[in-house]
Amino acid sequence: MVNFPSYASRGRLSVAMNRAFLSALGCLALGWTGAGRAQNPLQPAVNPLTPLAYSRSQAFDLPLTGSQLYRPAGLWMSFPGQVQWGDPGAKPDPAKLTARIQPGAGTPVGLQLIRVSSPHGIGPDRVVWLDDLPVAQATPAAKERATAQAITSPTLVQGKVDAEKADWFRLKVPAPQTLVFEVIGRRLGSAVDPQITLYDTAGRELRKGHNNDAPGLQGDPRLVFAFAQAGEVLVQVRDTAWAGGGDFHYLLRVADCPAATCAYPLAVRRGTRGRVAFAGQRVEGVQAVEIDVPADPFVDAAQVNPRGVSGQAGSPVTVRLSDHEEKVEAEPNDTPDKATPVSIPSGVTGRIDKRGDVDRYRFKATKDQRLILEGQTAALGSPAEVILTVQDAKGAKLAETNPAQAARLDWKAPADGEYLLQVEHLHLWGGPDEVYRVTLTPFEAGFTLALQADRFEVRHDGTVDIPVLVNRQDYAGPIEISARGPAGVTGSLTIAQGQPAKPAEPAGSLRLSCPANVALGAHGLTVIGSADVNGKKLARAASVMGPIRGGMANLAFPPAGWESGATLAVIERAPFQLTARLEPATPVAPGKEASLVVTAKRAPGFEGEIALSVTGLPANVTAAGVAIAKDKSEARFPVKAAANAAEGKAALVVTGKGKVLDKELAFPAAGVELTIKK
Ligand SMILES: [Ca+2]
Ligand SMILES: [Ca+2]
Repeated sequence: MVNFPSYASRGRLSVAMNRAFLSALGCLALGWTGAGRAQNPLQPAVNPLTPLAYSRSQAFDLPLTGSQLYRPAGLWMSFPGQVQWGDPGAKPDPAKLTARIQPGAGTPVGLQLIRVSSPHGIGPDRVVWLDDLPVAQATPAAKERATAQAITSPTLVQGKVDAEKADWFRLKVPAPQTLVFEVIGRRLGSAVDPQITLYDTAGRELRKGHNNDAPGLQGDPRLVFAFAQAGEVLVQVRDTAWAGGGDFHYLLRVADCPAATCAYPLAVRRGTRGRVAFAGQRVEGVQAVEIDVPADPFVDAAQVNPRGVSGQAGSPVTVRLSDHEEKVEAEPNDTPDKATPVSIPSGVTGRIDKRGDVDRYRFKATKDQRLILEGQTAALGSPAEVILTVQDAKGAKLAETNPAQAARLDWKAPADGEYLLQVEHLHLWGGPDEVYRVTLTPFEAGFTLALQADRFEVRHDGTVDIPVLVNRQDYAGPIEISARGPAGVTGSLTIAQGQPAKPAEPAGSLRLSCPANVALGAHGLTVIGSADVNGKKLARAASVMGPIRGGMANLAFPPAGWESGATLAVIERAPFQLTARLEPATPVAPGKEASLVVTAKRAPGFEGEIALSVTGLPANVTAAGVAIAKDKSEARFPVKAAANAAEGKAALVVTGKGKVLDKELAFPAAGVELTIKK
């Protein structure tokens, strides 16, 4: 029997709020440094983490491998914790780094994000899984059934599926017991579509010993298996289509723990002490967890772990944070006279616990009151699909959701009075997992914001432009955009009335400026929009779920707590800053020439040559390429207007290129106006 450390927080969870975030590939694909800017060639590259599972309570060394890791400047993490970098005195190795991480108290079991920054750039988003279970790595022996790798419960095994191969583990079950086998694959953002199968040692598949898609796990499998006697079993993990390769990572979790599908209720109110129980399998006897729900309006969700009678924690479920009352259904509520009363605005969590269950809620509305009635399931881990019906007080149907679309009704009350909201299962199913939340809120004009990237870089004494996407709902007025990030970094943007003109395009870019006294490193960043909408102050954090999904092989529902966190990496100042001017500044006549004088202000330590080029020259005007020589600070370009150069104005842009750490970095000077005049 393995003894587990006891946690002071047992039965009471401090919520490790995910204040930030990630994604890798998605950002690159979207040109995340902003339109018109080249990607920073000095960005660190970080390989997917191996190992990727660690203790959530004890300090651990996290090895990072990749390239351009030169020196660490910061590590942004979606969980609270302390970071130290290994061997500060050692010679920097651009291919590897080690961070020593002590997770903060209350860090839940589950998926977290990290992002490392150097003084020159920020690396991709990477996921880690933090847990209580002992962690093991799959060995080459696991690749053949005959040599299946021995494991003992509880365990968390990290492996990688090869094409046309399965991984095999041999598990000794010392006594009759029930174990939960879970594979975390798709939910890591991995390419694998995993399945799990149990066999006896003679190679026969065990009855009820297979799963490839468990409720609410986004394609990942989970198997609750009762062993009637002691013995030995083979555990097979493979891709459902026998695919495999470099990014087919998975975690196999085996424990005597709950197999919760979702939280119950699915939401708790901000700024309160909430109490959350669990729905799913093996949740009998599992204590509800108390949460001090943060009041922060920009924290969207929390992760909560169920802990079984054995003391072993199950994988986490998501709890949404809300701004209004949250209730749970009171059965029986199948008939109009037994309907559970709810107020507007509020949310209510219920369950279609058996086939044919009908849940009714009674609410009051006034004539012409416009209400949004919305069902939430998949985003909160529930497999349920629900159909909503609005009825009059006697149960006659007034409106219902379209089964082919999201369960959302935009409904106007025909008269003052009492109404019923009825929830049924779309497929007439029922069961312990079939949980839903419905919200009943007055329609409100407003807006939502999103970013095309979740990580940005800004140089000391430099700026970064962050394009902001806006989705308006019956509100056309201005929106003030600001950022919550490291102290000293400032900037604001007013999105004008009616912008964006084309809905899919950014409504503007938030330009943030960074003075030289802000610490280098990876800082949390939340972009916030506020507006006065019909006399009510509205503030919304910009979502970064789009780029996060992009970096996780388009996983539909990354942990909901990652919704609004971006990261701003503060990096070293530009190696040089250019200014350009024309001499003489007066108009140049056709057939004559002027000099473009380019001056470089060099950052300490940068002495190299700066190659110059100029763009924006009008027809029949030429400029010879020159460079600012090593150690020099000025160069002069002749700009020649041929005799046939047309009269007019042009904006010339001088770009300088210099080498830093063997990579070429380019920086433009502000544009110079050239006038051609006879
Ligand atoms: Ca019910
Ligand atoms: Ca019912």
